[in-house]
Order: sequence, then C-alpha cells, then structure tokens
Amino acid sequence: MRTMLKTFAAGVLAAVPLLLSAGPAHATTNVALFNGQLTINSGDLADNITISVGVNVIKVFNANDTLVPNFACTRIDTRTVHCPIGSVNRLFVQVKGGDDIVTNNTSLPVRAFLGIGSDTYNGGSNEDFVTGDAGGDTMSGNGGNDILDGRTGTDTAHGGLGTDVCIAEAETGCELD
Ligand SMILES: [Ca+2]
Ligand SMILES: [Ca+2]
Ligand SMILES: [Ca+2]
Repeated sequence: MRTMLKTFAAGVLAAVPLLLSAGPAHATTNVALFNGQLTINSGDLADNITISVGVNVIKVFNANDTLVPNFACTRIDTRTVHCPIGSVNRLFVQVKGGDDIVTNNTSLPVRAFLGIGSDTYNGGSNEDFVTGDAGGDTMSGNGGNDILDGRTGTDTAHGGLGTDVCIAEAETGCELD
C-alpha cells in the first residue's frame, strides 16, 4: 500500500508542470503538434491567425502575437511557425477572448473555439466545426460539411459548399440547423 501511495503522489507532482504550461495566462500563442493533432492555443488578445500549406509544411501565422512551438514544429520568426505536413491530420484552434480572426487555408479538418468577442472564422475545404461564444461572430465554412455554432450574440453563418449545420441569427448556405 505504501508503495502505491508513493507512486500516486509522484504522478500528481509530475503532472503539475503540464497543467501550468496549459494555463491561460500566457501572452503568447502556443503551437503544438502531438499524435497528428496540431493545436493552436492563444490568449485573450485580438489574434489574427492564418493556417496555410507550404512546401512539406503547415504554416501557422499570427499577425498579432508571438508564436511558441513545441519540439515537433519550427519557429521561422516571432509570428510564424512551420510544422511537418505529413505529421498533421487535424487542427485544434482555441483563441479565447478578443475580437479574433482565424483563417484556415488547408484541407485539414478543424475544431475551433473562438471564445468571447466578435470573431471572424474562414473555413477550409474540409470539415470546420466552429463554436463561438458571447459576441457577434461571423463564420464561413466554405467547402466540406461544416458545423457553425455562434452561441450567444447576433451571429452570422455562411455554410458554403457541402451539407452544413448552422446555429446563428443570420444564415446562408446552411442545409441543417
Ligand atoms: Ca474571441
Ligand atoms: Ca469547411
Ligand atoms: Ca456568438
């Protein structure tokens, strides 16, 4: 029993730095690639993030914040990070507070949380599953079967091509809601 307790305690202590590094107080945008998921996690400022395809890389650019990549990706300059394209099969984007702009210029599926603020989301050719929050958000799914949920506020959803699910006050190109 004593051995089990010690093992448990060590596990809890080891988890503490991970919890701290995932906290919301960073004045940077963290870019991490792990198990095929490219995660972009920013703070409470007005981010302007574009995700696009380069030569053998997925390019992440934030016009308004400093990017910090994990070991799997490479920092090109303070605003730009490249990640190996063959290792990425999906994107996860969380931009929190502020009036954010997120543009997905890839064919990767995306799960995006826009947070509080009047946010703008431009989707790619695959599935974009977008969740707004308080504030009037404008979400464009473009190609693919997208899910666009503005939550509270006066939101606008443009489903584009595909069979799209929209939950917004103003909707165009939305087959389902
Ligand atoms: Ca926001
Ligand atoms: Ca899409
Ligand atoms: Ca909203």
